[in-house]
Amino acid sequence: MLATRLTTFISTRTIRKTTLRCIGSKVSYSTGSEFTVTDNEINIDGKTYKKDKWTNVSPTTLSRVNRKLHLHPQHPISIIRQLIESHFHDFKTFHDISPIVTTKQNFDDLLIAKDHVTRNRSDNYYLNETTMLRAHTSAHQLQGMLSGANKFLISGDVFRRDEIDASHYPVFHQMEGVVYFDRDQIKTAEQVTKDIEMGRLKEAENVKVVDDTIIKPENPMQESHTQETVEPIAAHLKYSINSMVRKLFADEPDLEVRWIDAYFPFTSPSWEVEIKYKGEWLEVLGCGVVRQELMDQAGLHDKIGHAFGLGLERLAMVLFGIPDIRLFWSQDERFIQQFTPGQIQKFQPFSKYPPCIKDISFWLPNKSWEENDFCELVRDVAGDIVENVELIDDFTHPKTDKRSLCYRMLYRSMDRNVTNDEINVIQERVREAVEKEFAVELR
Ligand code: FA5
Ligand code: MG
Repeated sequence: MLATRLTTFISTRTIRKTTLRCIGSKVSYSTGSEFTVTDNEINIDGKTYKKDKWTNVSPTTLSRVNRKLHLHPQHPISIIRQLIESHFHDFKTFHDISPIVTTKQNFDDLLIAKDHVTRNRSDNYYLNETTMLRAHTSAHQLQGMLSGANKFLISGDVFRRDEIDASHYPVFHQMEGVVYFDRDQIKTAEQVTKDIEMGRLKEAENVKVVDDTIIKPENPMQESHTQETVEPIAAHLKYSINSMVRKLFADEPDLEVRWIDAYFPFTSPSWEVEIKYKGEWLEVLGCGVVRQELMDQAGLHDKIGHAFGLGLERLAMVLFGIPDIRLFWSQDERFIQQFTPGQIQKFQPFSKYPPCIKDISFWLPNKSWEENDFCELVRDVAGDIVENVELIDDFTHPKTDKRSLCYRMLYRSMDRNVTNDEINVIQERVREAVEKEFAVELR
């Protein structure tokens, strides 16, 4: 279905890397990878990938590969990356690893089962059956461990087919952190205790951290670990994250942070950290004690480690007060010119242009439905002008048993007024594409 879409909507297209694009007088963004898509192959920066039935990456997404916002010194994503790197100042840093990875790196190395749902085509961007755009920076955990560093940070762009709203975007940036100790060393817990005591001294009053998670059967320690090794490593992890949050948010009045239990195939126990933003809990990172089987793959049999994966956009949204995740990709100089390397400053919204709202309703050919595929199609056809897609009605006819859905699309430009006529043309294209792609009956 998606392979058809690639040929139907995008046909063959070449995007050439030109010189750096200039914004204002000083600002420039990398234009990203150079790529070509033909019926049988995808070529990215001179490397060819044979298409197969797994291929579902679109030129819209490929055009975002290697744009390196996290390396642009004036960009909020890069400012946060640097602040975190300077907090963890003795960590080895990797920030230029290619986002094109093998499925082995993205899944198998991380002990993600062959039939695990996170491998679904509807959630990922595959170049083919064995190659994909990384869905998380965890894809490089093993590589980092094999580098010999016992503390390291990996940052980069990651890609997921996801819902569309103010805090979800199909390309975003993550930073991975991994630390490991000799099991014997952690057993004494001396270093950890010292660190934690220092951390307590520095505790900022403005940041309230609520953590009532405990190691329990539903979120257990691993069989090969002991209480004496897991408790200090978990304490070190929590201390590392909390002290980083406290440092980053030192000037934020009344920040609420909470720890909750989570599950990842590559850590146990596992947690997520959320920050209250505009009255809602926003998830900013996942973390846990690294599965020993993963450490064993790197020959680290006598070590115990923890890892975390941060969403850099999510942190930047709160710190810089950036209300919409699309703004990070804005080429409008009124965005980027507001920021100074090394500094956190509140974003001054340039006038918010009015939205244009359109609904689309249709009968499904059968009852199954992949919302991510729909969102992806909408984004491919409409581009960044679509701010939000929301299901507003899901109805099954009592007699015919046919299912009808209605989605509300909010269109808005970040930098200009859109006209109703212009949006009608886009909406018509979306309607045609949805009808053709999903064999729905438009209402
Ligand atoms: C992961 O990606 C794990 N690899 C994190 C991890 C690393 C766990 C190491 C354990 C050890 P998750 O899918 O929850 O987990 O994503 C991590 C963070 O990325 C989220 O907390 C969120 O801040 C950010 N994130 C996830 N999806 C999006 C998105 N579509 N747009 C922006 N940020 C996102
Ligand atoms: Mg999560």
